[in-house]
Amino acid sequence: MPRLITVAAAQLGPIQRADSRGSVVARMLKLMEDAARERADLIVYPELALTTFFPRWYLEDRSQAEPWFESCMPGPETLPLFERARALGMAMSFGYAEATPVGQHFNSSVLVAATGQIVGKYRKIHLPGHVEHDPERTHQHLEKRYFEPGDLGFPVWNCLGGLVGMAICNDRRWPETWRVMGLQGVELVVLGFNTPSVNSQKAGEGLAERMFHHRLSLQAGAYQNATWVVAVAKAGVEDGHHLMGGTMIVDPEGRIVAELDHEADGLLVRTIDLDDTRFGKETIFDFKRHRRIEHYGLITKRTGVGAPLGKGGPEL
Ligand code: CDT
Repeated sequence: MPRLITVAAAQLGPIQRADSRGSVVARMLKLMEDAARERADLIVYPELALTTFFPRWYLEDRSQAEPWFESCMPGPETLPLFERARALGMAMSFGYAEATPVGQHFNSSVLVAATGQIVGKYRKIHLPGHVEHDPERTHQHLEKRYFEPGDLGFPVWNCLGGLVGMAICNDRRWPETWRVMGLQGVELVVLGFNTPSVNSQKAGEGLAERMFHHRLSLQAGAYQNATWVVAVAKAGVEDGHHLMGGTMIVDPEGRIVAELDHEADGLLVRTIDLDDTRFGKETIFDFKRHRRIEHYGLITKRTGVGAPLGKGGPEL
């Protein structure tokens, strides 16, 4: 018996700094209605879906960033998303800036069941960028200024009859992200992103190379862990800064099965079979049979590059 679910990747076009939360939620609701017409079981929105990608703005006084954060979820402005999704019987996931009651700040995402209950929360672990204004860069990427690294790990939840995990943007470039979820049997990873189309520290790295690394990361993560991936962009020009598109669905063999070709609000809807993950999980990536953890110690013992293990060994 196949385990079919219909997923809707809900790409958002640009959100300007001056745009209100209400106007963004209205756009998200419109996409949700469109997804319902296509009988989606799950809608996935991007990272920091409710605001512009504000880590590009340096604010000397960090507290001035507070209006970009949500202090409760759902809050008054996001409640309509929860209510409409529940009425439509649709699960959803979206990213947002989270402020906790004890003053912590995270780049987070939620997984909301079709009942409207939050079943999972993820807090971005691999924060890219820097803390202080860097005049050497063509643009700022201040995630390390505004957020703390996530403290919830990479859990996987039972949802929609399968095992669903979340990751956020830069997390996709790190094999550890995928493998920790892979070791929980993940069958679908949902992932939002805001990726500038140029490298702020390398003028020659533009859209083509950025897209190459994006696809490479998603396809490798999907294949090596035999999981579906739904990756959703916030795209287009935000206050003069270009974010690439590249919203796509990748199958457990690592193949891109669908991809949006524009940078505006739009949907990519596909019916996927979670049982397509079984072949990979039972054969080449049957972790229990094939992994050799006695040789992987460095991965959790060392953060940065250190001395080579073979240093001073016999010359062969
Ligand atoms: N949002 C986010 O994580 N963006 C990063 C940009 C990397 S360059 C600092 C990404 O991995 O796409």
